[in-house]
This record gives sequence, structure tokens and C-alpha cells, in this order.
Amino acid sequence: MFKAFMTTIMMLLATTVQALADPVANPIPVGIAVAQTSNIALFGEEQVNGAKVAEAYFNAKGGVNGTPITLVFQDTGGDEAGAVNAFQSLLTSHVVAIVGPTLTQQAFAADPIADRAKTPVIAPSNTAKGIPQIGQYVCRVSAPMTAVAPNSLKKALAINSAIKKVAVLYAQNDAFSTSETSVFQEAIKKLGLETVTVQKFQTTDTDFTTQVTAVLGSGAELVVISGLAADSGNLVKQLRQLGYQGQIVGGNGLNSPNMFPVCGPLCAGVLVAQAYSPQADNPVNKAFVELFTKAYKKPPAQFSAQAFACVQVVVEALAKAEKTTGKKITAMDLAEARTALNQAIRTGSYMTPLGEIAIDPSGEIDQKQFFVSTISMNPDGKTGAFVLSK
Ligand code: 1QQ
Repeated sequence: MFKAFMTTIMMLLATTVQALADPVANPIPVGIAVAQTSNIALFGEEQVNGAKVAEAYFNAKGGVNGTPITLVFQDTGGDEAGAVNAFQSLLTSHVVAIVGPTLTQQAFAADPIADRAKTPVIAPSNTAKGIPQIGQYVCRVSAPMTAVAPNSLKKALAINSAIKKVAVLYAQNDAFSTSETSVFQEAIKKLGLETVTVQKFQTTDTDFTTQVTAVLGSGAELVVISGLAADSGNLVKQLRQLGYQGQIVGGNGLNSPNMFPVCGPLCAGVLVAQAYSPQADNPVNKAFVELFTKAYKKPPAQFSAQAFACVQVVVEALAKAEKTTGKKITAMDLAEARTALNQAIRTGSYMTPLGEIAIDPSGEIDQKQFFVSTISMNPDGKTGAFVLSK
């Protein structure tokens, strides 16, 4: 016990002393801690791709006032321990900031470590309540579900105003899913709809017979799902296989084209609210869509765009920090650079593929525009698209 305590103290001291003594490297290292393995890699792969496009794009434009950045990747896997390890490893790799982790569930475990090390965290996909409140060094470019989720319910009603009875399903072992379902449930009440059943599941579940049977017995005309990718995808599939024919609204866990092979042709018609549209009409989005499509032979979706925006926020805030301090980032020591970056992130606005965004002093994003899309599946039954609902 005492020995473990002393080891932790020594490690903390070592990192602090190192950070104070070490200049920032050139190219400037930026950490990317997302899920490259596990089920959560369905989201993480999109994030890696988006971040890589941003690295190439901003370096080609001169990086940070002439100094390039370099992304340092650490796989978080899908759980808290993986995220904690990835964050610790990146902090000792002398990154100026960390973009990550993929899940809210991981952020509540890992972000406090970076916050204590006074290293900015830019969340690319953490949408639950309470993320910016983790600490002064934590911010997000992923709009909270409070701002995004209700849009899909309103769209469902616009399509079918006869809907009255709603079934709600959520993953009870995931912090994002429990947060999102409470947003949905509140919105359902406000819209004057009736919640006829609330069903819980685990993100590791593959058989949803019990939940689907309850939904079918409830007479629900709308099903609202809050889970992650594989679980939500299988749930959609089994709802359809067992005969549910009404509208389905999916939460942010159904926001990835990597989920399409899970429910296959049965994904078609699911409504999803989104913080990004590849059709957004601004120059940086056009450049992003073009570069991304060229590199990966498919258009980008939300998680890629949000990862791109995170890297953009870091690059542009580093450039701002150089202007306000009158000092090159590479002439600063790490601790100085991290603090200057954290302050700069929270000033001004950014024109990103997500449209114009700003980060307020608390670390919360201010985003103007959201979208609702319907999943449309291709004849191959594995690929498809989010088609913007007008
Ligand atoms: C969160 C989410 C997930 C669906 C991101 C992949 O929004 O964990 O907050």
C-alpha cells in the first residue's frame, strides 16, 4: 500500500519535473487517444481517419505559424482502464494536448488524469452531461445530447403526427447511454407523448428477445434507443426480425456507418440526429470531404468530422497562443505551452466542417446547426448512408 503510494508520488514528480524542464518538440506532438480495438473501434476508426486528414490538411497549410504538428496515437480500447493507460502514456510522450477518449464512460475515468497534469483534453465524441465539468483543462467539440437528441424525436413526429406511444430502451452500464436516455425521456414528456415501456440492456448483450417482446406487447408506435454501436445495431435488427414495424429513433451510438453491417438491410429507415452533415456548405468542409473521400473511398460521417474539428481547434489555438504570448510554442516548455493552449482554446471561434463553433470558458461547445438523417441501405446490405431529412 505505502510502496504503491510512494511509486505514484515519484511518478507524478517525475512527469512534473520533466514537463517543466522539457521544451515542446518540433513537430509539435498532439495526442490522439481513441478506440482502435474492441467494439468501440467502430467509432474509433472513423476518428483516426478524421484526425489524419486534419493533420495532413493543416500541415499543408503551414501548421502552427510555420511549425508542423504530429499526431501521436494511443489505442484506448473500449473500457476505462484502456483510456487511463493511453492518457498516461501520452502525457509522458510530451504531447501538448489530448484528443479523446471515444466514450463518455472512458472520459470520466481518464480526463481527470490529464486535468491534474494541466494538459488540455479536447473530447471528440463525449456527449453526456458533465463532461466539461470534469475540470478546467477539459473541453469538447461534440455537442451534448441535450442539444442534439430531441431533434430526432421532433422529426419522427413531423413524419408521423399520429405517434403517441413510445418505447424507450437504453444500455444501463454506459454513462453516455444513461445520460442520453434521460434527455430523450424528458423530451418525450415535453412533446406530450406517452412512454409505454422502458427497457434496459447491457452494451455487451447480443440477444434482445426479452426487450423486443416487451416493446411488441406495449403497443409502441415509436422506439427510442440509447446504446453503443454493436448493441444498438443488433437491437434494431431483432426489433425488425421479430415484427416491429413502427418508427425507430437511434441515439448517438447509431451515428456511425461502421454500424451498418450489424443490422444490415434492417438498418434502413432509422432516424438519427447528427452534429454534422457532409453537405454543409463551407470551404473547410468541402476540402475535408474531398480529402477524406479521396483517402478512404467513402464520404466522412460525424465522428470523423468531429475528430477533424478537434485537431483544427488545437492547431488554431496554438497559433493564437503564439500571437498572444509573442513566443513560439517550440520555444516554450511543456507546462507553459499546455496552459497557454488551454486558454487560447476558449477564445474566439472556429470555422470547421461542423460549421462555426466556439468553446466557452467552461469548456462547453457552442454549435449553431444540427441535422436529422435517415439511414438508407445499399443493395449490398452492408453499406449505406445517412440521408439528410429536409
Ligand atoms: C459518448 C457517445 C458515444 C456514442 C460516442 C461514440 O456519444 O460516449 O458520449
